[in-house]
Amino acid sequence: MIQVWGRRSSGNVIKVIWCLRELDLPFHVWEVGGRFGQTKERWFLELNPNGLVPVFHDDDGYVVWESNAIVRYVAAKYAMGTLWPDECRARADADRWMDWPLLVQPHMTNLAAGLVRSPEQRRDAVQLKEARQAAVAIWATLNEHLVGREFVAGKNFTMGDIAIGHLAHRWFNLDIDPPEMRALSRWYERLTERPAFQAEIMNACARPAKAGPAFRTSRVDRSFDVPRARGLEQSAFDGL
Ligand SMILES: N[C@@H](CCC(=O)N[C@@H](CS)C(=O)NCC(=O)O)C(=O)O
Repeated sequence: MIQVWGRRSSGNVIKVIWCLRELDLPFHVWEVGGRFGQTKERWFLELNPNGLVPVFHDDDGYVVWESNAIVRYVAAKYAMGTLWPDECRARADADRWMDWPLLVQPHMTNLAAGLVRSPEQRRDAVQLKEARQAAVAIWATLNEHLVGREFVAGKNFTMGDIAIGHLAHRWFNLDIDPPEMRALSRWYERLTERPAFQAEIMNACARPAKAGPAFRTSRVDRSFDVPRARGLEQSAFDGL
């Protein structure tokens, strides 16, 4: 069976899990890293010498690390023609958005550090304002791109959407009063209609409406409501 090492509170891990869930592949998640530790132990460093999550272990033992490389590998192996468009330009249209989140991530991290991790009295208003402005400008680029498109690569959902979707979920759930970006909102709404996005991104990254069990493995039944309201847990922002 496919195995993934990594804590679900990491955006890099959760996008891999979302990808596997989209494809309905059986998999098992071992939560390591962060408060679960173990990533500096010898057995883990043999899997990934960088000591970072996620690590992907295919059912025949082949190992991949680096989250986008994992998503590309999974898409190429299991979703040729869908998540991995088989025509080279259609594929480049999806692929070019996969590293785009690196632009917005530092500002999202600053926003999360200020709004989610810091108590109100210890927030740096100037830093928050600057982070918000910078993030708005970058999200606006994606918004423009999405005008007239259903997904980042056009009509079809691809690996490009998987690379960005979890960050969009955080963007729309941070308490920052984001300016209206209609194409971006409509795309995000489309993602929220996907059962795999609901099961993995919305459940892992939002406060459960009812108490749920700890997310230890992919086989745990996580049958609580999917909240649409704002209110991300601190853990949803651990190590963006
Ligand atoms: N570029 C790498 C980044 C990997 C990374 O920095 N992972 C973080 C979590 S997002 C990590 O392992 N942090 C240490 C930990 O969780 O213990 C990727 O996309 O996979």
